Amino acid sequence: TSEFAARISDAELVNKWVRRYRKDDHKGCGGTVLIIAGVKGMTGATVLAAKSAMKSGAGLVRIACEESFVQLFEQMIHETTTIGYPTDEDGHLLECAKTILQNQMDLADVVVMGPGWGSSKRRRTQLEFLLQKCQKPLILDADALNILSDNMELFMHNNKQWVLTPHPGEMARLTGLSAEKVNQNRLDVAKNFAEKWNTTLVLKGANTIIVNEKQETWTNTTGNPGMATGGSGDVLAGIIASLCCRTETVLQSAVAGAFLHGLTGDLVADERGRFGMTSGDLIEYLPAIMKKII
Ligand code: NPW
Ligand code: AMP
Ligand code: MG
Repeated sequence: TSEFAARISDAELVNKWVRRYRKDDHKGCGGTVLIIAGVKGMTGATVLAAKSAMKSGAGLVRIACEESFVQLFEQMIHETTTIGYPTDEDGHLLECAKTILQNQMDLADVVVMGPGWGSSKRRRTQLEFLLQKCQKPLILDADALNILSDNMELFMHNNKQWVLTPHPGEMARLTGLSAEKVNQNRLDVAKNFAEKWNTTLVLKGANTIIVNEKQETWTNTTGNPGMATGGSGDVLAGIIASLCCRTETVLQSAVAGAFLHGLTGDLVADERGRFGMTSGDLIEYLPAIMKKII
């Protein structure tokens, strides 16, 4: 069956794909990850993604957010820089906000949108602008996917460097299928979507499927159900983003990211057990896994 059409990722392959440090590396060499985010109630998701990018080897992480969130992020995380952009009271981007965001996207090596995004009208309008203007590899997760589900025409801006990271619930929204149907036929659902929408897709859950628009398909066997906990997916988005700066293709960063994320969960399970595993634990153990594999 088509189950055999996917290759299984492994440590040797990931080791080969991910660029190590050179003696004279500076922070620019590790890559700049830009996370555009900021919504009341879910700033934690943004911080988890930012920390995960740092802990998996990014040189610089920036958070761009509406101005009212700058102070909050500056207090929550100290390793990143924060850039505020102004909006009118309906959340429409002012002209100078568009310039700020365009500059930041141009300066970055990769952009993340979704963790801690929200799905209000103002966030929808902002996402529309950003998807049109972003020329960089783009990791789309969580609410960015939910907004896309209602506006599939936004795919016409796909610069072919998009990585979508839905869990089966988000995949259900993207396809109009039920989450059960998605899980019954994970490989075909993922492949069909990647081909139809000309994108790289990471269908999360036990045995994550990674597939690109050329139907190059991988399955990931690391990870465990202890990882089914709030924020785990936000950590994955941060890891894939930082790896985008160290691999040749977004497909490699997605395959390597899923592998390392799962292996980190397996290490946490070994050391601390599956019960009570948190996304903070994953972040804490990431450097050990990077050391072991890369
Ligand atoms: P159920 O419940 O089993 O019927 P949502 P979310 C389904 C942010 N977060 N297999 C599930 O179905 C995120 O960034 C913020 C099958 C349910 O229908 C998002 O923006 C955090 N079904 C936002 O919260 C930490 C599955 O999907 C639906 C499935 C909402 O994200 C937490 C649930 O998904 C969180 O990351 C599976 N494997 N997995 C923070 N600290 O700020 C999921 N479903 O409604 O998209 O909710 O994933 O919690
Ligand atoms: P999210 O639902 O966005 O927080 O993402 C959850 C993350 O945990 C994804 O990377 C999943 O692949 C991973 N995960 C959740 N449940 C399992 C499981 N049973 N086995 C392996 N990985 C899992
Ligand atoms: Mg999620």
